[in-house]
Amino acid sequence: MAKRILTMQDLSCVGQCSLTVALPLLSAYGVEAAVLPTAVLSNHTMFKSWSYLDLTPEIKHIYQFWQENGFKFEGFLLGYLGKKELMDLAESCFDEFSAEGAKIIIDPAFGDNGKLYGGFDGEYVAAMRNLIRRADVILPNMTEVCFMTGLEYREKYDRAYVERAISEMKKYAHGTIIITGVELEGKIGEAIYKDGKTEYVFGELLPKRLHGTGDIFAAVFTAEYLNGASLAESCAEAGRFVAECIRHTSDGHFYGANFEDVLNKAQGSRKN
Ligand code: PXL
Repeated sequence: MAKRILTMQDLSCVGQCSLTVALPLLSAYGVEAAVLPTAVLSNHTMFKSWSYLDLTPEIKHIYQFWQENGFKFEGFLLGYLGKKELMDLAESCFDEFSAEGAKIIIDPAFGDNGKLYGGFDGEYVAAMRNLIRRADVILPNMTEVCFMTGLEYREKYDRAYVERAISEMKKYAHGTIIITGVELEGKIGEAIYKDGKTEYVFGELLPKRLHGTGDIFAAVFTAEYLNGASLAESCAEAGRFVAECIRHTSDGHFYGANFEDVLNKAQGSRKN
């Protein structure tokens, strides 16, 4: 039986990210996803303007019915939450709906390239820094590490800087720390910190940036990890898949990466 997990993130109607990425990928990688949509946006916030319907009141309502129905999940994947109040609700969900041994995976999803996404501030960052103490695995990028720890953001850095980022992050995270999108020595990959040891997984650094690749990474990583792959194997597969998506995307930076063709190709090769 496929593992049933709960993913909590927004539904952006245009621009592939969050739920529109997580749902197809979790399914394709063999995980059943229940959803808690945090907000409905006309499009994600990298476009010029956007509408935002906060679903917090409805989540409280949904929560009651889930309690009545006794639902339990074998894992949680949290991405873009949008509102500080949702962090408390997320914690209640962990307390109420965790099956035994459920894993909590949190992608802080509030910034990139040294900047916060639109609509976020220091208070949101502080609330996320508090929430990640509950995670078994966190998946911040370097921007998010810097905002959460106060480390100065750098475009170029070396291994010593990454090690410093990890030791700063350790003050707030009690589980595994995976810093994503680490660029070192002409490659891109992850720094994985667990039980006093750091290991690196690297792949090819492609000369193109696309929006939403962090969400693709988080979904594939989560499915692989919950299905029994090691942390390093899960990062390697998620990184390989992201790179493949970037290779298959010819335009449309803000529309996200073309994962559909990559999934379709994989499906085709299974059929033959
Ligand atoms: O991919 C991260 C993300 C998710 N959801 C929304 C966003 C962004 C990044 O900008 O705006 C609504």
